[in-house]
Amino acid sequence: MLPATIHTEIRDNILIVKLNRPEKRNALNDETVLGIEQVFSDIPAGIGCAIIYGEGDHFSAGLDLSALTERDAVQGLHHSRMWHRALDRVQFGTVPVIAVLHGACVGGGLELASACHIRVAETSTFYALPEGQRGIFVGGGASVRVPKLIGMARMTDMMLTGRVYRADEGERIGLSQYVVEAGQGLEHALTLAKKIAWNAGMTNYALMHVLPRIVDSGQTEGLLIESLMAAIAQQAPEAKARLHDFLAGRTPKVGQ
Ligand code: 1HE
Repeated sequence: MLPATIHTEIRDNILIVKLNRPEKRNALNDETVLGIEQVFSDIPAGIGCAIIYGEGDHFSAGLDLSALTERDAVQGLHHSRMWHRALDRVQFGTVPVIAVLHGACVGGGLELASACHIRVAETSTFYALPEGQRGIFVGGGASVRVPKLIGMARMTDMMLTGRVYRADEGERIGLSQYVVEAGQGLEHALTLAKKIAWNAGMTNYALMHVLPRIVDSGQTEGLLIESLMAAIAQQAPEAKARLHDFLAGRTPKVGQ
């Protein structure tokens, strides 16, 4: 059973996940992190895309700081590994995930958002990594995922100086792919989710599971993996049917 801090809903073939702890600004306690792991480990068959967003005025204030004071080093290590497991399920699950951001997207909230494949930020969004100011270090995967979005220098600056990026700045540096007006995030994400769910399954699989591995490889290995993936994708019956449809003029051209 899911904790009360997480709600799920299915609309057509899209899974919508809501962080539901607005009174604590969707701070992520252990039961919520385990709930995220559970949801993304067990996506029902037939779902083509997932969306995650936050109830209230903020996406997420990050790690629930109230529990942190009681942990020793060994417990801290396992706690961080629990976050890694849960967010790996988001990044490397069965369907692409869109995060809809608004208000605070900070600390562990940004770690969760950066495990998603697409980030849609409403104009109220602000990003920070206040771990530096709290006297701790990131533990939910930010040191691996955030530099891939914005580069190591910007992440270092965010943590050393407490720098906060606004929604428009965040899009410019790569924290989100989209910025939309207040209240429009979910609708925009649903439009994107329908497009994503329509893609061939093998294309989405390659983007979620193969592209990140290629990016982590050397050039020689990356190019070989790309060729192998291309060969597998193009021989799938669904790919052949789509190519025939295009050549017969039955599918829209680019931009239509
Ligand atoms: C919390 C948390 C939290 C709020 N853990 N309880 N993250 C941070 O350092 C961010 C800390 N939070 C904030 O800076 C602000 O709360 C916000 C800018 C996000 C929102 O401000 P505001 O004015 O809307 O809310 P508030 O009054 O500060 O908070 C409302 C309540 O939520 C209040 O509790 P209350 O019982 O007094 O009502 C806050 O204590 C509580 N709250 N944020 C616990 N984070 C895997 S490692 C990841 C490491 C990190 O994520 S470190 C960064 C943590």
